[in-house]
Amino acid sequence: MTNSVWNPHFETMSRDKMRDVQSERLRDAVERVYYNVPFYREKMQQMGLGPEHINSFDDLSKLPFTIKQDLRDNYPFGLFAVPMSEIIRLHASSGTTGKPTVVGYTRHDIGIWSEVMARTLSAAGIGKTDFIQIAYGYGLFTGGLGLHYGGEKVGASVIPISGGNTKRQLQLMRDFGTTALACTPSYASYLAEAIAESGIPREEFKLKTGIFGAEPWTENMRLDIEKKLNIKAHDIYGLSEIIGPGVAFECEHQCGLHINEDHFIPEIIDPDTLEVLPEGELGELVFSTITKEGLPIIRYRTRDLTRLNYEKCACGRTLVRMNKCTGRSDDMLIIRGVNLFPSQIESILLEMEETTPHYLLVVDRINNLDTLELQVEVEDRFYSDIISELQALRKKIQSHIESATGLSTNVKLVEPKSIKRSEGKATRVIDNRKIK
Ligand code: DLL
Repeated sequence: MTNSVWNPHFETMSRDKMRDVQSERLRDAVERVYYNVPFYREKMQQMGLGPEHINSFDDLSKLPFTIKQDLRDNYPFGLFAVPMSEIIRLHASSGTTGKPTVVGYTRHDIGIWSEVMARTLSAAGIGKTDFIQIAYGYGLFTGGLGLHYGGEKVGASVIPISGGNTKRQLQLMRDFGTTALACTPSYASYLAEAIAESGIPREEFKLKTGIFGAEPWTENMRLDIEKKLNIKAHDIYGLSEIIGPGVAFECEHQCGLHINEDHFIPEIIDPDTLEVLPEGELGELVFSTITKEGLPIIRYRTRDLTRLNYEKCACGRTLVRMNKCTGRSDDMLIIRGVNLFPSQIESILLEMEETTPHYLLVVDRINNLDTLELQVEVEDRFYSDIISELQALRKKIQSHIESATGLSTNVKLVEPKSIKRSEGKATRVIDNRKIK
């Protein structure tokens, strides 16, 4: 059976028509950023560009790029294109150092977000008769509330349980008759094992579909989750800067993620030369939002590596598809769905007088859950033989990291000068998870 298409008008539009829609919306978006966001106006003026130079989709590549650092430099609200009185929601995600990346939505933007999430859930076969258990984190992270609004829009019964508390997840999953599970793939995998260990027979669960994303996962991991949970597992992709989840989604054919390109225009560039690459080539994904009001973004460099496929899909959708993303062109790690830059850890260590910036992060996946170990050198004068002193220091570092990043770490204090020095680029991360 084919799952329903939420918005056939846009999701099955011909390429020519889609280009017309994109061209018109792009013109409008460029005008809005030019007149309302000093950052874009200055950048465009430096390049000798005005809104009159952007007439169609083909002019997109003339426009300047936006990077995460630009959001940081304009922290918190400097890139917003509307007065704060129009902003009805704020979310935030990790930046490369202390400051988070802040995003804002108008009522119209929340409407777009609900629409693209409704498309996402319909493509996974979720509708009015479903119970969707949302085990993505609620809060500043966009996962929980993004799925929540989409779930309500398709008329499903939404269970806003948020992440964690595995025992309660299983209890509600069984007692409420959850049919759809939304969480990170690693948590889905963990829940699958918890179900097996609970001894509750599979027949007591009504689960049939999963909406998993926010971190890279392989085809093998999909097969494993599908087998263990006896469901169909769909990949969903998104990022806060563009809208949150809902940027791209898999249909029942699971052959690439359809991009909601009537709202977010994708391009693939070479991350070194910044040139747009021909169709089908592997490169860095770049998005321009063409309908968003609060934080319109032009040519945002996601750092995610993938390729695009413009062929019509067997589901009937014509929306361009992106391959599953497995890599990034920067050093950002995703640990239990939380984005982490090694530089965040470095700045915390530099702020503490007891530690040196010589450290190593060891990431692993144990029982399907990511683990993070931080090995860090202690300043000579703080290195002590008294175990309780070192314990207290470990705890202090752990709590600083947790409050800055939301991540729990296993901190290992090591003797001064014991971490291998490098003559070139320092190795800060050993990632033992086999994601690629
Ligand atoms: O992770 C939004 C989201 C929530 C997507 C729930 C899907 C489900 P950020 O915290 O801003 O937003 O992180 C965005 O996460 O640039 C990718 O590197 C990575 N990412 C997100 N989805 C996928 C996926 C949310 N399906 C960053 N596969 C992105 C691989 C993903 N990586």
